[in-house]
Amino acid sequence: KFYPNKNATVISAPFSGGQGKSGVEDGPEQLIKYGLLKDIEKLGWNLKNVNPLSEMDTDKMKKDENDVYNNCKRPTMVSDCCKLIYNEVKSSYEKNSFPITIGGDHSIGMSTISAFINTYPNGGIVWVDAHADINTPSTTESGNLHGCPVAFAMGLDSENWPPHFNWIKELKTKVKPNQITYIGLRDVDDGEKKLLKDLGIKAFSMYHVDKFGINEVVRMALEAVNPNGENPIHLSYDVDGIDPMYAAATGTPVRGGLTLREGLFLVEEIANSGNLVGLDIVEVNPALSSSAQVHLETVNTGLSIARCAMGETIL
Ligand code: B3U
Ligand code: MN
Ligand code: MN
Repeated sequence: KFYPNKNATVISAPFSGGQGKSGVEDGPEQLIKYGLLKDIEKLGWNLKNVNPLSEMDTDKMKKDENDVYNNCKRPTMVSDCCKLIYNEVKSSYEKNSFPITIGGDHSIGMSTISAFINTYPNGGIVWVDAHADINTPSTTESGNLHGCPVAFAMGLDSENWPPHFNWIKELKTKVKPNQITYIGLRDVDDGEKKLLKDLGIKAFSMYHVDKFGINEVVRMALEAVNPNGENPIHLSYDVDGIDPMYAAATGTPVRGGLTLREGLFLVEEIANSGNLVGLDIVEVNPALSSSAQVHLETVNTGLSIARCAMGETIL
C-alpha cells in the first residue's frame, strides 16, 4: 500500500565516527558484495544505490583528536555525516522510494528516524538492538555517539548538546515516547533505564522475549507504536540485537540475544503488517570477524534481515 511502484533506495553509509573501532565503515560494501542489491531486486524492487558520504574524507575526520565536545567524541564528524544521511533518507521518503540505509555504526539512526518522523509525523519506530542507544550527551559514559541517536531524534536534553547538532534540534518534528519501541535489549545503562522509565517508552528486553515469546512481543511492540494498525513503520535494526552466535562481527556483541529465527520472524511480521516503509541495517563490522565463517555468518544475517523486510517469505 505504501510503495505501489516498488522503488527502493539503498543508502550506503560507510561510517564509523559514532564509536571507536574501525571496520564498520566497510559494512555496506560487504553487504553489497555478498548480494544485497540482487537479493532485493529478485523480490521485485527497482533499486538505486547511493552514498551520501562519497565526498567526505572520513578517514581524516576520524583521526582528528581535536574533534571532541565535553565528553562527546567526534561531534563534527558525526554531525556533518549524519546531516548528509538525513538529507538522503528524507529525499528517498519524499520520492516514495523505500529507504534501506546500511551502516556503518548506529549513530546514523539519528538521521534515519528523524527523516522518517519528519515525513510521517504519526509514524512508529521499532528499534531492534541489544542497547537502547538513548544516552544523551550528558548521560553517556563512553562518549560514543552511536549510543545516543534516539536521544537526538527525540530532542532530549537539547540544552546540553554540542552546538554541532543544532540542525537536528531545529527539525520540526521530534520522535515522541509513544512513537518508539525496542526489541532485544539486554545491555542498558543506568541513565538509559531512568530515561526509558520516566518517558514511559515501551521497551521489550530479552526478558520479555523469553517470558512472552517473540510473536507476542512483536504484537505488543506494534500495538505500542501503531495502535490503529495503519501508521507507517520504520525499522532500525542493529545486528547486535541478534545473538553473537549468528552475528559476532559487530562492535559490541552481547550474549543472550535473539536467535536467528526470532530476529528474522520479527522482521517478517512487521513486513507482513504492510506498514513497513523504511529500514536500517547497522553495526556489521567485517573487520571484527574471528574467522571467515564468522564473517560470512554476520554478513548473511544482515542480508536475511533485508530480504525479510522487503517481502521474502519461506513459502
Ligand atoms: N550504552 C553504551 C554501550 C553501547 C551503546 N550502543 C552500543 N554500545 N553499540 C554506550 O556507549 O552508550
Ligand atoms: Mn545500536
Ligand atoms: Mn547495539
